[in-house]
Amino acid sequence: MHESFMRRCFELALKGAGMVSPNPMVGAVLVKNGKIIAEGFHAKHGGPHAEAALSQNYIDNNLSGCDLYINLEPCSHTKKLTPPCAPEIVARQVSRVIISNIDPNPQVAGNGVKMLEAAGIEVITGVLEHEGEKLNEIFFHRMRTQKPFITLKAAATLDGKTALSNGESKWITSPEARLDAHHGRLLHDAILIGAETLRRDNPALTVRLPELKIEKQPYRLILTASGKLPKEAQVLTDEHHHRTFVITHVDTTIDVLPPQQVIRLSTLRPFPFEELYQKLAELGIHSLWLEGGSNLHTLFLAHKQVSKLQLYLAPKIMGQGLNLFDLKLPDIASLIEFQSTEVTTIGSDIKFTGKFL
Ligand code: AOF
Ligand code: ZN
Repeated sequence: MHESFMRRCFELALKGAGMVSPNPMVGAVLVKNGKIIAEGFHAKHGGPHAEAALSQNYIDNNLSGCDLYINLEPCSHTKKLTPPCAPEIVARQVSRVIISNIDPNPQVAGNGVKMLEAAGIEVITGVLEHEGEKLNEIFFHRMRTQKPFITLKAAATLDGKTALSNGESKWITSPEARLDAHHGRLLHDAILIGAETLRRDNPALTVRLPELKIEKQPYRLILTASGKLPKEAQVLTDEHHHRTFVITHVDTTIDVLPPQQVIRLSTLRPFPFEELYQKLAELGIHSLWLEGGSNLHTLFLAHKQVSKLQLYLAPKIMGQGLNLFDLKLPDIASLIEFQSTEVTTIGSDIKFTGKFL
């Protein structure tokens, strides 16, 4: 019972995907006599929180006898973009509040629950807690580590090849897997590729989901040492070109983009991850979706910068071709292992998700 209403909160929360970062995705439902009487979700960063979105549909002001389901603890802190939600819930005399996750934001971190309980409201926490954390893994990671969440996405054949030796790679995985990857793109603030991939594939790096009107595309980041980028590349010329940034060394000439779209790092070798993250945070980029090629992936993986590997494996064999990663490890004891893994099927492909967190 609690679980099915909480699942509805997750569904509603997801409607804010791509719009609420760096805030969490939050959904809320109000239940009376076992029936949902109002729904809400956090739709936009700086906009009303899920509970406040719901309140616009409140049938009356006194909600005694009602249960409020919400996937994140109501906020209690002030001096922010929106008013705190917990006092509002208290004022409306909601009978019970059912929560999935305690807010990891140190300014809340249990204070919202305390505020509700102090007012005599029954609070149940931890409903589908694991699913709730997974839904907001990017937010949880940032709150806990102050670091960006980095997903490495790759597609390969069963024998771990991403392309023929001549670079030809379209299309290894099924349309279903490619669609799933677009959902992944949507959840991240920026997509990062290497210049080699830009030259070879000329990708659009936009989120394209048939059922969704995408109001805000992720930023597109191109890492280049040489600065030689094809002027006609889609990411430099399409309607979202103002959301494309080039990452390079201070001295490299970039003539395809205005200076404000160039992120200049003090060095590229060794790669200054912290300096990059600092500059990205200033742009409001707190999560990265790495999408090729092998050099970029190897760089991030070898330096333990990846939070999650999302790998689509097509049931096909290529034999000779390009490897997923160009790592050279000294011995078996050095193999890279995950903290947790999940395997599902999608279309005809295998989806492997491995977390390093
Ligand atoms: C959200 N949406 O539905 C809930 C959030 O800057 P503000 O006012 O939007 O506050 C952001 C914080 O509020 C956020 O870090 C999280 O701790 C808390 N809860 N945030 O954006 C919501 N419930
Ligand atoms: Zn709130």
